[in-house]
Amino acid sequence: MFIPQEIPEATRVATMLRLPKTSHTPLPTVIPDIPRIYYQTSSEVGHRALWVVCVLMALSSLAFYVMAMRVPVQKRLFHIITALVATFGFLSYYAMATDDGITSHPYVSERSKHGAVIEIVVRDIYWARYVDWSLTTPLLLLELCLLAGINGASILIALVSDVIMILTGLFAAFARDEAQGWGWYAIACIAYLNVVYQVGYKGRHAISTRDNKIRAFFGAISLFTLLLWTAYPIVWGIANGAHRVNVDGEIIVYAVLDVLAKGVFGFWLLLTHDKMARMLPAVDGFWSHGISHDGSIRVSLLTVYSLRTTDN
Ligand code: RET
Repeated sequence: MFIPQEIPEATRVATMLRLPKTSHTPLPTVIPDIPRIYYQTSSEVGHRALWVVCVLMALSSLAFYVMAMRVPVQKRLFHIITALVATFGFLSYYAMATDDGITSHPYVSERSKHGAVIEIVVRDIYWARYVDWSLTTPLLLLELCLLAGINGASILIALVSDVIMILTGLFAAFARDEAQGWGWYAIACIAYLNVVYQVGYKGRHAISTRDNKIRAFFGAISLFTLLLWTAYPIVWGIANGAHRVNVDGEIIVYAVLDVLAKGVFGFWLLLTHDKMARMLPAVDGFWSHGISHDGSIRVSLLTVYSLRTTDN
């Protein structure tokens, strides 16, 4: 959409972009050739997609809490993490659907041969996504790490790398200069490769000593995760980086990915978990019983043991 701009608007956008001013005098600066300004926002289609996913996240989150209540507290770790992931998803989609988790950000889309700005595009950035991902992707990874039985040191590195990946992705989205944006993107991709190494490679190593069924399950769900998660930087590169997809397209693709990564992943994990509860971690101590009678907090390590009353 092209909206003819008043000079003050062009000046405001140019200032946001920190474009060089042409006047070196103490007089008010002017921009001699007013750049064209286009706005890229969502239409009704994108807006509706956000509401649909918001409702789906709310319903799955409720379903996950109900599933959590149906297992003994020692076995609820995966259920609670999964439910929290869906709750954060609901909150961020609610923020985006109500326009609160969005901001407009300008970028230079056309320059003359001499470097003068000819066209500026102001595109909506859905920053609530990054808040959501910075909380939910570490939780999702934690589930995979616990499933595989990866050691604490590798888990910490994987989770911190993951947060770095999302935050540098956020910096990339808000970069004023395209080259700088791709620089942040490259850092985020390196962090992602480290996540894949920690969880994929170390996970395969850790799981190799475990039962056949759980090995097959980890193989399948980690492959699903790898393929799905790899789609995010690809979509980001095409939509947010190269601006080759409009805002509606971006909303719809991320919506599908988020439903798969939170909803489908969650149901798959919890339904399978309940079938093989005997082989998965149970948490005792403070997690299950709170503070002891003598006032001490018992910190029980995650253990793999069988709860005879509930296992099948
Ligand atoms: C960004 C852009 C920068 C480069 C990389 C990215 C990776 C994002 C990923 C997101 C996963 C999100 C999930 C959400 C669940 O609801 C930040 C897009 C590597 C992997 C699983």
